[in-house]
Amino acid sequence: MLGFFKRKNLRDELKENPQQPEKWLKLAEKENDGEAIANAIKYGNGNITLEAVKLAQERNLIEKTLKHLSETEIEIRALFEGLKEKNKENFSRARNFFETAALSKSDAIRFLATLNAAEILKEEKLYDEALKKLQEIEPIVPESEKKNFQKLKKELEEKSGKRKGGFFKTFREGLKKTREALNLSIFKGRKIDEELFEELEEKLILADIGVKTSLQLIEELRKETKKRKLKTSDQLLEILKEKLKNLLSQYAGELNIENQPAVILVLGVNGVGKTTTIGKLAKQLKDRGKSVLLAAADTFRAAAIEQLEVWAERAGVRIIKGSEGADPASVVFDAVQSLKARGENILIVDTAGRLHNKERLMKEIKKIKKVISREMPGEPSEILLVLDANTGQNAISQAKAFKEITDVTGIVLTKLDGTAKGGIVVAIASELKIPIKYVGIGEKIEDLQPFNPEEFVEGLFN
Ligand SMILES: Nc1nc2c(ncn2[C@@H]2O[C@H](COP(=O)(O)OP(=O)(O)OP(=O)(O)O)[C@@H](O)[C@H]2O)c(=O)[nH]1
Ligand SMILES: [Mg+2]
Repeated sequence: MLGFFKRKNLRDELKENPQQPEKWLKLAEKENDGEAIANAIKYGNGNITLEAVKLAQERNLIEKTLKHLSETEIEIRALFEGLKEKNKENFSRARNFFETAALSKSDAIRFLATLNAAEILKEEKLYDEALKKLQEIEPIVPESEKKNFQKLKKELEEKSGKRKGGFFKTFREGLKKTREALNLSIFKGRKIDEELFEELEEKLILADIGVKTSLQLIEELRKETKKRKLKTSDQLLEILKEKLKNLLSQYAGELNIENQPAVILVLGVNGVGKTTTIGKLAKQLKDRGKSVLLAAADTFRAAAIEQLEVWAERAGVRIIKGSEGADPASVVFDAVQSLKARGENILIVDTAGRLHNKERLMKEIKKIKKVISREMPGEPSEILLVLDANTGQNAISQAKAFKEITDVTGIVLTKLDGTAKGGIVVAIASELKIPIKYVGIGEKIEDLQPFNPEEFVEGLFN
């Protein structure tokens, strides 16, 4: 009873004299009240703001608080809108809100908005950008937040390669999710029996190695077990490793650019990572002393051309572009002339990936190829198909569709870093029999690596 009167008194008191932020905070704590949080922020200073926002997060009061924030408190509202979207994993929306919130005059709001933006960038694996955000707020980190701030900073420095481990992500890191999903370590130190085979088979299928290939591998393992009289599962895992290495090394290949000038045509459906791959590849070839030219033959949308321009700048190479809606083949024609006139080594052609209009795509690709081979006999040296590892078995169907349209000389498998479906590499090799030339293990310019079967397989095992 006493408690009830006390609470009532506090509320009444605040009604009469609202400019008491500490008391609003107390009320919010006691009653999980969004309005009280809003008032604490409204009347309070930096530290109260910090505590109030934390409370709202801990108690799940973000949306309730938002209802009581007035329209004029633009930055505070933006902070809460951002937190709301972040909870729903609408990361790009959340980031926009945090940008608005970061314009606040209050250090506390600026700090919280920028810190949250950095956390999102971390989720999106944009570690360098996340670090930049942290640098912006380093001078205004509140005392109470210093420890957590340093911890996050250290983590980001490690992930971005600015600490230990060097600047390059290893294959092993890129395969982390797949390795964890496969979790082959649970098969260690067991006896070989039917149950083990069945479990292993299931694991392989789940990792997107493909049903056919998984069954085949298990069948071979059964045979080997009999033949070699294997006793322990550890021996069995070693044999699985060997089998995978043998299988993949048949379908690993280097980029064929011996005859220069060489043309590399890059194909693939929307969003698989064509443009990003081209940017990364251009940089690597340039680092190997080649002069590289990019052709923006994805003329379907203006943004695509701009995106390639950004990559050309990053890689420090030239680009030839047409206007939006121009005939892709005419852009390629111009690029070929320019390449020859300047005596450059390698032309890489970016294309639009509209597989849903297969007829049109086929025509477009044929026309581009014709222009290239007419102007430069024997080219293109490479027709690379880009596939997104996240799409799992769907990548196989895409590859089949493209094989019907044109010869594909090699595969680039992107986004291995973000997926547990890395086993798709094995399915691609065994079902498509097209060499895998590169894999993408991140969004940064150095995150494209020649496919190395040995390292890949080692990366799958704990
Ligand atoms: N994590 C990760 N992201 C990648 C990788 N490769 C590309 N991406 C991301 O995938 C998204 C799409 O990449 P784009 O290069 O624009 O794909 P695209 O095939 O050119 O797309 P369209 O031009 O729309 O057909 C971008 O956000 C890239 O940063 C990779 O290896 N790892
Ligand atoms: Mg593109």
